[in-house]
Amino acid sequence: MATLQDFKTEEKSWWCPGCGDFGVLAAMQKALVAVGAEPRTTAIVAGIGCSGKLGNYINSYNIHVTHGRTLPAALGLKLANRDLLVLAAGGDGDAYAIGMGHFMHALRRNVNVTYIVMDNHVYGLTKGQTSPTSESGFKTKTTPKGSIDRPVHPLMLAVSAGATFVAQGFSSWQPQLARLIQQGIQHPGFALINVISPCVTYNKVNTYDWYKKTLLNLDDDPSYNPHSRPEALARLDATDELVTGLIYQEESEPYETQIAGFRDTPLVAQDWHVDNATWNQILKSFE
Ligand SMILES: Cc1ncc(C[n+]2csc(CCOP(=O)(O)OP(=O)(O)O)c2C)c(N)n1
Ligand code: SF4
Repeated sequence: MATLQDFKTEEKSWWCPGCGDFGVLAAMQKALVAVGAEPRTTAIVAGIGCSGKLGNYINSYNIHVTHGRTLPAALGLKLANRDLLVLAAGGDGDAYAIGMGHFMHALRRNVNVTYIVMDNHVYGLTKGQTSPTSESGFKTKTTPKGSIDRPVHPLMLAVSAGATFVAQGFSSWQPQLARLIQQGIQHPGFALINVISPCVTYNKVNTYDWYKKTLLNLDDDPSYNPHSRPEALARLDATDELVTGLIYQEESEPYETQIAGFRDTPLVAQDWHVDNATWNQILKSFE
């Protein structure tokens, strides 16, 4: 059985002290241990952004893909090797701006991948521009007079686009976040976990204190039913998505087990090996 230590790497952290991404990393490692995962059968596909550095800090297979292309790579990986536990991770820019087209289709396709979006309402890596989840009026170097755009609402989008698992966590609320990631991994289908992960350097509006005052925890409301799509949409609308907890989950069968002929047979043989000559031939065919 792998331990927390097994999922750590020696890589020195690149993040600013206090960045919310530290909490997301810790919760992911706890969730991996809780589900009994092993580093050699776990893969993280991470996007470009401060958040995308996360793959370097989890001992597992790791693909650091181009900006916005986390989901096609993660879904392809899972379809090619269903024995892998595949997690995708990236920022709100990666997911809901350049990656939005992939996001919508991943939701309705329902491949068994857990997608963790580290949402700080700003572009961190490129030094603080407005992102799709920035609030109207948010001032940055790209919007010095305040953003005119209305923000994207990723949770309502996900629930209405056919998602089978949608949750939101807060990087400071570790036990809940680790549990939500664990539930997402155990969900047989595509799981979106949007994580409020404050950027202490470029977002001085949506701070830890601000979230602690405004976030409502669905765990404190026993009357909430996370298995009703209309109820989820109504709650998200009423709270402006400022909630944490399991928002929506339905029974699901993942895409990959529904592919005719592949229900019981992995797509890739266990000892898949390509010799150098064949590999060079494949590369040459792209010239
Ligand atoms: C195709 C492409 N377009 C733009 C960029 C520049 N770029 C890199 S990261 C980024 C946004 C980062 O914001 P987010 O995804 O929210 O992640 P964060 O850094 O906040 O974690 C942008 C626009 C890029 N690397 N590649
Ligand atoms: S710039 Fe913001 S998102 Fe990036 S590491 Fe620093 S605090 Fe985190």
